[in-house]
Amino acid sequence: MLDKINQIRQETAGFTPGSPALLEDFRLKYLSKKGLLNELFDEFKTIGNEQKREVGKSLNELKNELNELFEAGKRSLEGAEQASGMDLSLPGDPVAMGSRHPISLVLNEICDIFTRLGFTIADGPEVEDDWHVFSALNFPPDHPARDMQDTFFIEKNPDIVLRTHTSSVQVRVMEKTPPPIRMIMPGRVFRNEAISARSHCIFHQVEGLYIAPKVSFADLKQTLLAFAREMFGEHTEIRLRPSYFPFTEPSAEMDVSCSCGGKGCNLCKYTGWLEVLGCGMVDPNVLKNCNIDPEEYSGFAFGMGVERIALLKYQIKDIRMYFENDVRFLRQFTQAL
Ligand code: 2U9
Repeated sequence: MLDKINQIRQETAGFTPGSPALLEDFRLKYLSKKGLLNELFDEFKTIGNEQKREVGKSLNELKNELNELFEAGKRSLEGAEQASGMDLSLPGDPVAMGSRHPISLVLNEICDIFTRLGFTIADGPEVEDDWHVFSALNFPPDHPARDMQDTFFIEKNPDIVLRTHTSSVQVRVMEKTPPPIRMIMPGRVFRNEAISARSHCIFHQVEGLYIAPKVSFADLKQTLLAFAREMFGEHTEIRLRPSYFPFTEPSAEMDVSCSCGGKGCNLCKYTGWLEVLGCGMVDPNVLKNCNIDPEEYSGFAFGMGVERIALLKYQIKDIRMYFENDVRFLRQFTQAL
């Protein structure tokens, strides 16, 4: 028995608990009803009288030592708690649930809708070359977008630009992939514009492209109607107004009907319509530039600004709110993640 007592002495020598849980482990192992100390006291009853004196003394000493170790451990934990000014019995700080940024919410929703319509998602570089942003897309040499005022150029190399639209990704896909192509390109774009309530020099776009034999304007219209109804509600109507883009012919701007029905609403300025995107049939020149035979294939394309769609959907008054990181603004979007 003396061996066992010494063994416990050795394994507990210098015990200092690092946490309340370790102190409790110590108590359970040595000092509790079923602990090792009580086991030894039970065994003590069975030994011969000649040993009782020596073992009894040793056992009582061990008991005192273990109790002292436990009490000292307790004191040291309380001391640490007080020194750190912490009350470990208090419940922890709740971790606040975050929410997605409204731009991410709307971008994800747009991607979801087109994915359900059979479009896949493509990605590409934000720093681009002139060919993929302008030349392949039919921008004439004197187009205002090619001006320093409208696009961010790299001073040392005017061939390198920050993309002004995600169409550059579509050019890259078309150069590499034989049709049919049915893809959307979400991403961040950059324009050298003065920052105001309605425009920012960084914003997000989703552009889409469908190229296959015999794709027609009717396909474009039906696809965008389906999108508008998923995005803005099943009773939404669309209207297409003729427009101009260098890369599509014919081109159009699409409006969706305003939920006020044109009766009285500041959002649609009492017109009943909200402009949401641009679209058109891909210019045969652009197809040729991307190694696609315009005699064999045709296609439609569209592009929309995500900030603008989110502005309409959530009735946000100022585009600058998106980038200010004001939690009072961001907290309002805790719905569906
Ligand atoms: C290729 C060919 C054609 C993409 C298109 C628009 C019309 C359009 C604007 C909407 C608001 C940009 O964010 S915005 O300022 N976009 O109006 N985009 S058609 O047409 C393409 C793209 C790629 C190869």
